Amino acid sequence: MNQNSRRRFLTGMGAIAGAVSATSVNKVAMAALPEPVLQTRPDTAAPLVPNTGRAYNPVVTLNGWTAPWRMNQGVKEFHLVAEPVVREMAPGFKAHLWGYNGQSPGPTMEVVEGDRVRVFVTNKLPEHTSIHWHGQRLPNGMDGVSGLTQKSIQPGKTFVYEFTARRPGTFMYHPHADEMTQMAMGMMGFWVTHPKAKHPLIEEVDRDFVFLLNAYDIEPGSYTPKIMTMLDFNLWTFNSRIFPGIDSMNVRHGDKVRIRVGNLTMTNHPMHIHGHEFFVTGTDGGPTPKGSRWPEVSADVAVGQMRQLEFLADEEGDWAFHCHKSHHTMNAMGHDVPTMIGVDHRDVARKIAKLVPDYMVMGERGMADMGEMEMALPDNTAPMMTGQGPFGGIEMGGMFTTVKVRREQKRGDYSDPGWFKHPAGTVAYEFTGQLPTPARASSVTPSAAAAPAAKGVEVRVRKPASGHSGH
Ligand SMILES: [Cu+2]
Repeated sequence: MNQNSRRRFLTGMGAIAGAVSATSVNKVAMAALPEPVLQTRPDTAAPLVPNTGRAYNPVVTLNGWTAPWRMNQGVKEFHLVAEPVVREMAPGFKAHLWGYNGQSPGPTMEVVEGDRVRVFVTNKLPEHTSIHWHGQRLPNGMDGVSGLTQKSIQPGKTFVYEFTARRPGTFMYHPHADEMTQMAMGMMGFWVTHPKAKHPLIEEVDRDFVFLLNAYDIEPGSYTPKIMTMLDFNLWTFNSRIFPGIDSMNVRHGDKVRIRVGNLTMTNHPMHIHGHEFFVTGTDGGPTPKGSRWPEVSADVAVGQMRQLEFLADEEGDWAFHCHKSHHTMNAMGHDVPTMIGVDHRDVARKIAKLVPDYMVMGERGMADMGEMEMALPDNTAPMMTGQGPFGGIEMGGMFTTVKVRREQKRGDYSDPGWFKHPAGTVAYEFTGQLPTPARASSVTPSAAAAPAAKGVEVRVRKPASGHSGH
């Protein structure tokens, strides 16, 4: 759904709002349940500028969107539908997930501190569910823990959650019913509560990005995640997208930028930015005290945590932003690939090739060959490392994107500016002079006595022949 039709929904709903009494939710309001709005396109939707309630600078959900609401006698009403969805993880690769309103993750919920919020949750899954509002201050019975604070929502049923968004900050939502399955299938979403007035610890920013870290285990060629996987996931995603399917975060030079990252995977992710330093200005517990902030270029986001990273985008260019675990910037592949670096198996490969014509060896010179390898992929998957940049293969996958900082971008224009055009003389270049013979310091050579274990062991170091004739 585009901005226009969403806006039509909002105005249309405003007309109905007056007819429904906030105190009689069960009978009257249920009959006039807010129409659920679906979004199935995977691109980053324009921020949803509020046209009812208090004003704020809306967030940008990376490869996602924000849930529209209707005002009903001063209450913001949302309608989430838990349902099976098809999520395009990258062009050419679709996954059968569970999510909300047509997508995994579900839409970002965006409200203002002090707002009374009513969320209708309809369950169209084949099993019961519930929604837990991670980090919120709310009445215990609205906390969404199946069995503990409410009956679970059976298939076909609609439940109502209602509370006041008491604390400004960044939150998440996810089921608290058969969690292992439902979160492995992609059920989660973001929640932002904007401060109602200028807040001493919450800066106003020009660009405010949000996304969740999630992970899936989908065999190449298949569509549905393996839900029993505990740690050995093979797809590391931002909002259920993998690079190069993740949009860039486009900002203007001089913008104040906030990136809110929530982690609903089963391992931690050190989120890393290039070319800038950020401060962690908030967690899901709220804004951090100013005295506790220090500059970082990586911030670990542990399981179940949210981190707000803020920086001034004052360096032009295309800056990588990614998880620093190198296996998390790769896409699906078998896990049983042995390390072949330095192993000369040309002879073995030649013999096998006589029996298996398509046989190829991965990784003899490192894994970079994977980026350009023309191996046939199964029908529904993505290359392990891929993406073409202005200088060749980027050799990345998974949790990787870029922050594009531009001077020439017009105010309010945050469309993708394309690749950065580097000023002359500012790109690393090839040295073409004569390479000197390395000087070796004889005094540091260990004696045989100092390293007895090494006695008689000879290690042969293989170096590529110059000229890359082997390629
Ligand atoms: Cu990671």
